[in-house]
Amino acid sequence: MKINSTKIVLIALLLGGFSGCSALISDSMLKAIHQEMDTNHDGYIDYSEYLDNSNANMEDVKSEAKDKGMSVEEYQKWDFHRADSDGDGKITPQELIDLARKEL
Ligand SMILES: [Ca+2]
Ligand SMILES: [Ca+2]
Repeated sequence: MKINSTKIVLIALLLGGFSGCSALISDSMLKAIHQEMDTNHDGYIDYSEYLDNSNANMEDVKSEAKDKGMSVEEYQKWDFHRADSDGDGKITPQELIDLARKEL
């Protein structure tokens, strides 16, 4: 069986929400991350898609939330909204790239 290592890297980056999206990640990698999270393939990550990913990595999310002194729910809202820079409730690939560049 062939192991899809790209997918493993992407999943590792997504642990704990968008915190893995740093300036060290290339635009094409960020677009691939976006595609992974956009499970209905409409071109946007909405909050329910974000939560699906976040809830699947609850242990990491809990430790990220704890580091920031937030509840898990607060952390998830904060993490989503900091990426959704125009506040329309959907995250475009460009918004994810902008977030990663801001984290520098
Ligand atoms: Ca979507
Ligand atoms: Ca948006």
